[in-house]
Amino acid sequence: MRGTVYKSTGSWYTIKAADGEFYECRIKGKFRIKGIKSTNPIAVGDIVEFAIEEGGDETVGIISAIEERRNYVIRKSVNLSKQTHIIASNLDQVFLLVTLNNPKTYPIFIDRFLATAEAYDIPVTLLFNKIDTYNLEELAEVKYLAELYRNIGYTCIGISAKTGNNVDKVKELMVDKISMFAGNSGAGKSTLINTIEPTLDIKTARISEQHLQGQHTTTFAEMYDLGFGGSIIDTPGIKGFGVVDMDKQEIGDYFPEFFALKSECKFNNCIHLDEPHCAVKEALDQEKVSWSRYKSYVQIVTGEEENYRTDLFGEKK
Ligand SMILES: Nc1nc2c(ncn2[C@@H]2O[C@H](COP(=O)(O)OP(=O)(O)OP(=O)(O)O)[C@@H](O)[C@H]2O)c(=O)[nH]1
Ligand SMILES: [Mg+2]
Ligand SMILES: [Zn+2]
Repeated sequence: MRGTVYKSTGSWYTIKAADGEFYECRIKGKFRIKGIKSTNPIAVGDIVEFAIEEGGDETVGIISAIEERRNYVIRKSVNLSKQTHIIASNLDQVFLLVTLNNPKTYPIFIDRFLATAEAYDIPVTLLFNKIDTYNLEELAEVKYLAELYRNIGYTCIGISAKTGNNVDKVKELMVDKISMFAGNSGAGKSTLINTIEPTLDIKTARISEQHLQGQHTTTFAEMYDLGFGGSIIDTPGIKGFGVVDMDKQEIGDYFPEFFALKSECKFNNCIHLDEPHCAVKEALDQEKVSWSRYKSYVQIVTGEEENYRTDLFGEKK
């Protein structure tokens, strides 16, 4: 049988077969995929072959093969730096939920995520969530950021998962597509899914008052079918987003506004750091390229991984 992975806990996989039925499946023995060193051999969104193993009281499926992935979203594994974790695969698009505070989303986090998605050719829409909680100053900041990313070519929508403000615009984009919600813990991914599909009752939790961070309520990625067509993958909040498998040379190609200028740089292998007559740096001086984007780029190219969490959206007084 052939089916799609809807949930994976590490040892069990919930698979929806072509007939619409769900099966609990396992992997037998070693199951490694060539070329990817990942902590999880099979991810939500994967299309797999499986067979029902008879015997015992329970029906258990055994996964025997996995179809080649169209794309995937990956992050560096938290504890094993060389290893990667595939969050989900075979996506039509990703929505990145951004919150200014409670929790704070750092620009480097957004930019790393966008670059990774560019590398795998997955369209990203930025959702600035919790607009019901912002004061005028914060709303101005959201507008500024939305404008910045819109100019680069990303669709940006200000929403409230809680009040439902602008959620219809998000739903429109999701019809008949496989989408994924990403973002920091507490950004409102699960809340937004509950608002979009009220028949679902996914667990959500208040952010901790002490740390103003999410509580990692969602612990496994899971796919849900939508009543209006399409499906959504809820994911656990991600802290860091390591850029995996990118040469210094190619990182600039995943910043679309840099890529557009590249042919005007003096050297065709310019990495926009200290080279003379660099079109990206000239654009930066003329404020045609944003400093926060350039800073993120430099951090990724120079591998200053440890700094990415201290880079804040303007500190509140
Ligand atoms: N005021 C307000 N609160 C929101 C909004 N969206 C989410 N929240 C609240 O933020 C908290 C965290 O929401 P969750 O949906 O659990 O966040 P999450 O992104 O799924 O978090 P993890 O599962 O930990 O990754 C909950 O208390 C929600 O009610 C919003 O638009 N406005
Ligand atoms: Mg959640
Ligand atoms: Zn250059």
